[in-house]
Amino acid sequence: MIRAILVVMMLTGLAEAADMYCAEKSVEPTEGRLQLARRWERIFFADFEQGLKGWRTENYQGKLETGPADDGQGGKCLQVMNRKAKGDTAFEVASEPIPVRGGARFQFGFRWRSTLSMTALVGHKGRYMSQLQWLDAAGDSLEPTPFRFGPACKQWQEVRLRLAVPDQAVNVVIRIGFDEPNFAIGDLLAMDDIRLELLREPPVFERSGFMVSRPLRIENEGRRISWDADTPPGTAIRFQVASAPEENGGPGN
Ligand SMILES: [Ca+2]
Repeated sequence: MIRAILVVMMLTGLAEAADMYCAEKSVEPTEGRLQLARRWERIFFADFEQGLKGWRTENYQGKLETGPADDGQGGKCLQVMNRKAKGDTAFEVASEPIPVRGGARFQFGFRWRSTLSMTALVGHKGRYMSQLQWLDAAGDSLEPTPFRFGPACKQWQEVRLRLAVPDQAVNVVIRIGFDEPNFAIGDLLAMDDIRLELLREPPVFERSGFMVSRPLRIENEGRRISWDADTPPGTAIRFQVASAPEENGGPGN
């Protein structure tokens, strides 16, 4: 018995469900089809290699240390830490207003790790918030987009959020902060590579991409590959098939 793995390259418009493949690069499912991924325009990136320049910090009673620190992977990160203070802590670190395009699809993300469980964050009367604060042309606040972290973790985690910029928004402020939970002595939060990207308009697509299917059983009669594709001038699709004998229920060597 033989198993095969199909490798499909340079895709536009293949009618396959997203759960039919086990690896991909620069392709994305759209309306039940698979297409080359659209490109994003990076409008904000903070890696903290130059410290907290351009960020506004607020720190209730100065109990927390807020600054750049080594992230253990060769670079610097934003670190919020309590070395010796007891009781109520609260902080906020906020970016300057970042110009945005109303109605555009955006992608917001960052890396983080923390000794605190950060599944539920609470601010105080509009201060110490973790959210994207959208501002209209008059500088007034629109409905914000909150973001969440997760349980305490030693390893770096990724957060990524994809939504639409409110139609009336002309600026956004990235706000990171909370009143609760409190930092106990020794607690810390680290963040890095905070980024905001807008989907490019008019659409610009990746030049190439691929997907790898899950292993498919061939049985005795073999398999046929067929596809339904929309290939604009200058584009092409290529298939590769790798086959292997079955070994303990999976592909062998
Ligand atoms: Ca960094």
